[in-house]
Amino acid sequence: LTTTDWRKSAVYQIYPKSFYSPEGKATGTLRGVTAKLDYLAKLGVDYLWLTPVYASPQRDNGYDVSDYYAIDPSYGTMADFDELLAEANKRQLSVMMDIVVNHCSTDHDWFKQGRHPESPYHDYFIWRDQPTDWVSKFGGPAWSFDDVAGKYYLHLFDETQADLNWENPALREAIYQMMCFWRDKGVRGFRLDVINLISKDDSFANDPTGDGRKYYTDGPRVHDYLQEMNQRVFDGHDLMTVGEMSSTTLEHCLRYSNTNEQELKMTFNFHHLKVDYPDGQKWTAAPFDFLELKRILSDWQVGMQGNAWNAIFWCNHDQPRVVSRFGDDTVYRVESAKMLATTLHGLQGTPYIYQGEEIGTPNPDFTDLTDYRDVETLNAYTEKTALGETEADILAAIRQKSRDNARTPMQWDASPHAGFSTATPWIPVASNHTTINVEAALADPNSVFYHYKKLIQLRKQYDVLTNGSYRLLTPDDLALWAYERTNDDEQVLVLSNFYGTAASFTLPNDWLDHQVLIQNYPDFLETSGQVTLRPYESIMLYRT
Ligand code: TEU
Repeated sequence: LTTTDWRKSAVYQIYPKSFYSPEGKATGTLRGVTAKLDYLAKLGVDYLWLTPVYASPQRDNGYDVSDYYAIDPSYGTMADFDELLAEANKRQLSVMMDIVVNHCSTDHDWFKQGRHPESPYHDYFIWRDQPTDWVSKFGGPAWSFDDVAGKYYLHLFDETQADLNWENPALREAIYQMMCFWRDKGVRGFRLDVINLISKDDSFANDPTGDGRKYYTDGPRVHDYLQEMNQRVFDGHDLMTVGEMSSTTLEHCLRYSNTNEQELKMTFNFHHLKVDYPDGQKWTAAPFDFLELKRILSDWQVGMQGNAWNAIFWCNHDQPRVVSRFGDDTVYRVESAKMLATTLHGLQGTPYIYQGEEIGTPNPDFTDLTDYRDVETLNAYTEKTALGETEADILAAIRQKSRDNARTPMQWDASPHAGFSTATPWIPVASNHTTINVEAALADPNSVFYHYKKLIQLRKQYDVLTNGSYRLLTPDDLALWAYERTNDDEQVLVLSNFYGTAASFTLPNDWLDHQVLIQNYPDFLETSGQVTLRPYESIMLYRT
């Protein structure tokens, strides 16, 4: 299998539970992914990131693993997985597995045995006689009392997701062996779930002014552990490795993905996806701060360039649909979806495309709490109700922010259940699937799909999109994001209007001569350097 230079690759994220079930199940399957490989090959992506398909009680949709060596029966069998690997490789597609090792399910044998203090697995977890005041990221305390152990155990997420004790070399060795198992089967990449949380400060002090994250985020030994993982699992193998870094810093990411590759190839950070969190509060409906969005992404472009590598993304299975969040999911849905795609794919880094993003899928129009499935969302509803917030305010926040916005079944066609399955899906299909679906997108040469396809191809063709330095031209413009990418031989200029009213821009003199690489309107309104950008208009210019 020949792989493109990983810096020119594009990654497609699949949430298998919501992707496709040819068997007619309520949830998606591995055979469903295999059945759609030709579609993914047509898009032109290089890697397929599968969110967890391991054995799991599905409390957190698979991010609560009960057996790292088994495929959950709901997704199929290990033979189905091996077939997916083989069929993907035939199409020059590499599979990237999601590795969830900050915690495991309390249904895992390690925990079932480890609850007993005399068990060798007891030390795989973090036990205390007294809990700290840390808060779980899914609400409530981060410790739960286990009556078998007679102690509290740490869980930064749900109480069924017990944090693993990375201080224990036996645990670390068990994790590396598991990763080598998947690597040796032919997996060619790993996405590491909240991997910057695995090292906890020894103090386990209370955090009266915070939620405790300062005691485990980018913790004291996290770089030692990642360097050890690199030596034990990655070294000598051509693997795409990306770390999901919760609440991290630029300084740490410069180390996590530094070019001498002692740790990971690249990192996700989420600062740009909190610009609609007023006072840092996720569960409050609010418009996004465009100036902050532009500033944060630009700071990370400049901060990382030349020394480390960004994973660049708008969406994933935890985030609302970007066209609803930062674009327009009504009149200008197609234009704004294309604008967002061009803006992102012109940046330095490896682009990640979340299933359905490539056809401009908006949030579902859920109106009732019974439409939602996500544990984080349902916990937020309970918590906010107890705090006395009105039903209307809570539902408005959930409609805008819930992770379920991205978890509705992939919209393949206009048929019932959107062609996802013949069974009623585990979560309602979005009503907009009748017009927004893959079948319609493939039939329309001007669809968002072909815009993504072209952007993926442009990044392989033009080195400046890989190695060009980044310069922001419009830091203070309230609607326009203009930036340049420059290397020794060529330059790209991206102009994006993020709003529904016209924006104007004066082309710098050295841009009067240019080529258009991609645009989302049929023409380009420019007269002697004066440019008018129509609603959500975006264009990528090129010159040598
Ligand atoms: O998410 C990490 C995380 O911090 C999530 O809480 C996410 O950032 C947040 O919901 C956004 O508001 C990873 C996985 O992507 C997520 O699906 C899991 O639930 C979580 O870890 C625990 O494994």
